[in-house]
Amino acid sequence: MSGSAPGAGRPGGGRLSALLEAVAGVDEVFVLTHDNPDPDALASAAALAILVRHVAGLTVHVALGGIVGRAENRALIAEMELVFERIDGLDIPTEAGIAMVDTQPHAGNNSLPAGRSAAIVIDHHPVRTDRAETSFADIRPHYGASASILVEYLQEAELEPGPWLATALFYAIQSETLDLGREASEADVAASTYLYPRSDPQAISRIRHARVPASYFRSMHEALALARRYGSVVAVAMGRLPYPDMVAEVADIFLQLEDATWTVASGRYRDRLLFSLRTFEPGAHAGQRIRGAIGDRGAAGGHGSLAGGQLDLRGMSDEEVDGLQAAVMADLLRALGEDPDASDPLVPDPDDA
Ligand SMILES: [Mn+2]
Repeated sequence: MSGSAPGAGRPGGGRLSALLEAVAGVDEVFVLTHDNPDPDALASAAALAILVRHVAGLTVHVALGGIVGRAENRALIAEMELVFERIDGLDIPTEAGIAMVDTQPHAGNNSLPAGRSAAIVIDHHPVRTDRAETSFADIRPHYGASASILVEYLQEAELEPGPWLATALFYAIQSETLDLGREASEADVAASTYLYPRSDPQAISRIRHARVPASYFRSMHEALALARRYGSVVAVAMGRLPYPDMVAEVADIFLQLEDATWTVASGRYRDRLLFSLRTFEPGAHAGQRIRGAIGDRGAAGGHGSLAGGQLDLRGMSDEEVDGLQAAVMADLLRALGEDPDASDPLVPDPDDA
């Protein structure tokens, strides 16, 4: 499964020196990830920060864009002994180096300041970067998690992760791959096996079983009431969300339905319309399908079996937003081979029985 990228799965492949070369001559590095970061983004950013700080001796900042909403992700941050800064209002000096993890320039899901390029890019999404733009790019789309790539760098640097970092990286890989069941490569399994004995199992439990606010249940109630089945697709168009990654959370939950092949969840957070697409089918091209459905109305991307998209709603009325959401959802259902006009409620209203 691994092995198509040069040096992949091969600690000691000499990539570490190339990475460090990319930030030679700067005294400060800003690590950026995608907006509304998930565990893989958070843990990978932390690992890269620790690596550059300890091996190159540089000052490193980790900057976050968007919202960390999901209770598990907030619990993960609480376990991490690292300061995360807000990217808005952060002035990144022109002489500082920028490193990006779990995202890339031009991916449309990050807050890389306009006109700036990245010195380092480490990601496992399909290549979106013109390699000439960055000093160092290590993009391995066949890996289930960016965290697994970072583990190989820590190993090459002989930098043993302490319990909080091992916990974060381990949880990141499990969460991103549904416990190694979705798009996990041999490298993800090897990284997990390396990390677990170094992690804090009780911290993993505190993250995985994080308590949730009442707004979580209100959104789940709405999602259950609005979810519809289109053949083997479960789709739900929700209204306003308590936090952006609620769409991913809802899509993951509906994917448990025994005969569902795809799930789609959509909703609005502030001036963004968000879509999340999930499947268990290997090689299903989720990223390509959502990019095709959204087209130039917004930005989208992802892997074979999970993908997301977002559209800018600024200047639109609520009616226009509803119309746009329905239109994109219909295009997405067609891209999945289903008729957008033929559906049944997932949970029929008991009053209609
Ligand atoms: Mn990731």
